[in-house]
Amino acid sequence: MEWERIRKRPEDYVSANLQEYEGYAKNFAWSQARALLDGLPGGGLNIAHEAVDRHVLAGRGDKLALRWIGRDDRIRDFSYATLRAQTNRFANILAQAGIAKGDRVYLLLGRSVELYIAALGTLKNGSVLSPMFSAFGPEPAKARMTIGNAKALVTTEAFYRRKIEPWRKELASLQHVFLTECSANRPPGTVDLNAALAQASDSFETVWTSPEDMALLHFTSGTTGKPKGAVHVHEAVVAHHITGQLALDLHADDIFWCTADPGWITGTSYGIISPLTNGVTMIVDQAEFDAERWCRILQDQKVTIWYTAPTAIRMLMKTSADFPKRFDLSKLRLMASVGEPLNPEAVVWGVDAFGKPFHDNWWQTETGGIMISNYLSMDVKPGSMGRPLPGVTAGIVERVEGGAVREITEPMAMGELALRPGWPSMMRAYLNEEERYRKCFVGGWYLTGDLAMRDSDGYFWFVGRNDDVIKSAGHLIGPFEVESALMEHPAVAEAGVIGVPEPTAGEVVKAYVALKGGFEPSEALRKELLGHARQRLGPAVAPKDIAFRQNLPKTRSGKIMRRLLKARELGLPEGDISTLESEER
Ligand code: 6R9
Repeated sequence: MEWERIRKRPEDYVSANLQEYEGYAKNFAWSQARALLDGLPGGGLNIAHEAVDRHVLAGRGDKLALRWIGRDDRIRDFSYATLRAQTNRFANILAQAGIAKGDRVYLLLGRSVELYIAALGTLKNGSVLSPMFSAFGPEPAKARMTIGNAKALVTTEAFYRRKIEPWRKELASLQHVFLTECSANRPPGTVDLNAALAQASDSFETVWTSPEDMALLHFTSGTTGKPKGAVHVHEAVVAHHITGQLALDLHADDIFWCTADPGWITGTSYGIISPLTNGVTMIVDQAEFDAERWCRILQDQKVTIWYTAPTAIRMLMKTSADFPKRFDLSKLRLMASVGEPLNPEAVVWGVDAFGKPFHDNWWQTETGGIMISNYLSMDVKPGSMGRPLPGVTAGIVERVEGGAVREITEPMAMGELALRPGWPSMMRAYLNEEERYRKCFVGGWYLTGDLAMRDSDGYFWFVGRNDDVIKSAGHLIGPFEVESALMEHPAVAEAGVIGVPEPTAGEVVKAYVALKGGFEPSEALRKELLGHARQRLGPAVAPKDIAFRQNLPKTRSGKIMRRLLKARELGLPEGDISTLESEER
């Protein structure tokens, strides 16, 4: 079905940072964006300086930087000056512990205030920040901390006992563990973070970092193998800053709410860095989604810009379009969405329920910042991700013989979404995996792994992923990581994991399992395997469903054909099965 485009009238974008796309994009240079930031003496650049100290030094220290809303509705406010003092304290704790520039500091925290303090304090210290999702179980945490040689970890006592302590001895690099929410008899080898913060000095000189020094290590999932550590450098802040202005229309007087968790890249790039470099007031809610609570926060906090995700929007849609109208949302001026395909119905529902559309945008852990977006000043075509950011060249390509690619210029022809490298927040490496990194680049393009189309107006349309990676509730899940955890169970001979479409979360994880000799499928065993996976992987990654099969379809080289499992699950044509090893079905 063709959806009518949602036209923008000039009064919809009087004060928008991006008034006229074509002209702005034509004249844009990244050097202009860089010039909006302070930098450090001698050409240095540090994300935390730009996010926090810069504002204080310019006399904006009293401005409210962060309003944190606790699960119990308790509010804690941090001005830019307070945030500076607190992040200085944290940086001092790291420095005194001998945690230096380049050392990896991991976080395994819910959205507590300490998360924000530790994230920015780590960057001030020149150390590398790696935030993990708090719903990860011990296996995903261990895999990520091992790959990145974690030197320090900030977590809660409960998480530590359950998810880290059982294997801590296996990771020699991990020398320091700081605990929040800890009891009087905290485990040996840990430090009480809040006690240490209270004692630390609140003055600290930001460690000098060059634009190319590593700042962030964000893990993402591939089809095979271990999670990939996408390396981002301090220069990424140039993209965080300007894309916040262009795609999210951030102005210093905005009240901005990004609902993403910093355990995923959206929650770091746009849930910490971009709003703060732009000097806005950002809202953080510690609690999980709840339609009533969210509308109340939008109303009570007078949120002006709201950045959320399709799963949340679809959950809201389960209320009526009249539900949001019960709240005074007159301050809300821009709603944006990212992370998974945003149904055209959801965009149009936004107009019914909020009087304005959701603005979809597209990017990836690897790109570090928004790459394609619907802008406040541009007509929205429901179902489209929008147009490339100024400074970004996107294309649709197909692979041709000889390992090269060819750009497809015909409108609405499907191919792989590709970007011309060169923007500041592009990943610089997959940590210690040069080959995997190199494979992303062909013929001067960065290949995204997504399939898409471009229409004759230059709007991009998402089609699907080119690989077996699963997106569930906006979270990227590598099937291999799930299969590996299932294989650890003594009954499991083989496991194949796919994403099955589900109306709210987009996809949910489903596993197919073949059992070892001597084990019989049963409901009890199914439950046991679900529990095993949940305990190892955590609820964010574990399968929601498990089905038993005698054998799994495999290629002659022994790789499980997830694509075929999926086609069968969905009753779709099996496609090319010429590489299929004969199987008992
Ligand atoms: C920011 C983030 C990246 C993958 C990406 C694509 C999917 C993101 C989307 C979208 C359709 C959009 N994705 N935005 N699909 N429409 N607007 O989500 O990063 O977790 O690395 O995921 O998410 O498949 O390749 P990440």
